[in-house]
Amino acid sequence: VKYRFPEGFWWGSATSAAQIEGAAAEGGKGKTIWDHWYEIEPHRFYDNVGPGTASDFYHRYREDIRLMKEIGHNSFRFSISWARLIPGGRGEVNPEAVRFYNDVIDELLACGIEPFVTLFHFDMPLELQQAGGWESREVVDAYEAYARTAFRLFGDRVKKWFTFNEPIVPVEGGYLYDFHYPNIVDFKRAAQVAYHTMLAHAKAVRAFREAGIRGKVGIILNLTPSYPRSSHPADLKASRIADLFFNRSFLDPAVLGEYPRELIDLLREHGQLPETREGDGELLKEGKVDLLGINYYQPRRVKAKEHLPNPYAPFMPEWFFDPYEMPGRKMNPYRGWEIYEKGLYDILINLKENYGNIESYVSENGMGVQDEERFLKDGVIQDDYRIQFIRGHLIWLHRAIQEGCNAKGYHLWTFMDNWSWMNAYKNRYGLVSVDLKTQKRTPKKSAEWFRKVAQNNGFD
Ligand code: BGP
Repeated sequence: VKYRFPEGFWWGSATSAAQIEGAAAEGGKGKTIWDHWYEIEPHRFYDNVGPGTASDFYHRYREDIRLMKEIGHNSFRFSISWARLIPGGRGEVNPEAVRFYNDVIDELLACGIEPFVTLFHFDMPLELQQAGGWESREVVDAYEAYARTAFRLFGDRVKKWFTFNEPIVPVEGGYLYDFHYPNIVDFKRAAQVAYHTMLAHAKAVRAFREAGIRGKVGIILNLTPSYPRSSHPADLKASRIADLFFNRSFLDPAVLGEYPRELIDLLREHGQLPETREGDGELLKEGKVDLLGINYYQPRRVKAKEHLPNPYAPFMPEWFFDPYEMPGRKMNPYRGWEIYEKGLYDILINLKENYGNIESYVSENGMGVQDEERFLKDGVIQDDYRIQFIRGHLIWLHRAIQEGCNAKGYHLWTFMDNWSWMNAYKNRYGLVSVDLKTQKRTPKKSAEWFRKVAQNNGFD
């Protein structure tokens, strides 16, 4: 085996509740912002498909977990639906949800698969959104109570916990760029949401320590390494500021327990600092994680602004840089994302050099492709492009580990084709294809390849 990974490496895939479970109005589940948004604006969703049925994991989890085992998983990342466990977001716990997640966890463990659990993956309970969402301190407290409940119910068997998945995405989507509900575009409110999310995270970490769980707690961040067009000082500055906004705004508080000085100064200068309270600083320090999940899909390339921003236009991160399209870059045309495998290595080296070489693992990485039936041969989707994509990233991951980076696993996005936030089933990411009419699962060529990699703990 040419690329051999360390003993005990985690090989698995990642999912989230709203994207796989379906049964959106079953089993006592409360509504999330996604159920609601689909009700009021179904046309926003690709093919008018909402999260109602998704990939029906709620009913088919036993079959799915067995299939995970067959394709070599020793770990599986999924999220608990807050609105399923506590339908109104706060208050009563739903016994049907407790039964469901207990079953999922027990089935995984019985198959020798380690559960990696996320508490919040974009699916805000609707009632809490109506109470102000992450702009409200009450919601921060409701999240803490939810986290405590989950630790109490499942902490005896789940040892790997993540407070949030990509907390910056609901900020960008819901409060800056209009691609998540509640479709607000306002930097100051976005900053408040980002800040409260980190307070909620810190409260959950504190609750985790208090619960005395023998395991690790972390956060999952979508880290997008920021590359300047050139080494010209103006380009370097543009890239540094993009990095502050999109990576360090969450990475620094999560790993170092405080925000970068430069970011605070910049927001203060522009009157964009969120409201804070006494004691927040101490709380943030308590939120330092044991473990970091890295979601990596694409880098960010920027250049210095060509024109001065209009000082009367609303404040946006884009005041400080322009996007830069590197000539000859490799693209995933279906998602419009650049494919740059070395980015993963650069992320890990940065963690090693500047973040105490925190224990980390790849919690998402994957390739969404449209109309995959085109590649059907002998009943199996021949997704060689996916194999190539994964392999390319694994080679850089392997190299980072060789150079001393502290990465312990790789979770592909995703196990089976699933529902995505606005794109629904347009782009398919799974190792296993799902026929939406029958819900039939069929492993793709990549599933067999992945099985061998996991089994050999590496590849040639
Ligand atoms: C990440 C999310 C996932 C998943 C993935 C693929 O940002 O954590 O939930 O959706 O991206 O992106 P998409 O489904 O938008 O193509």
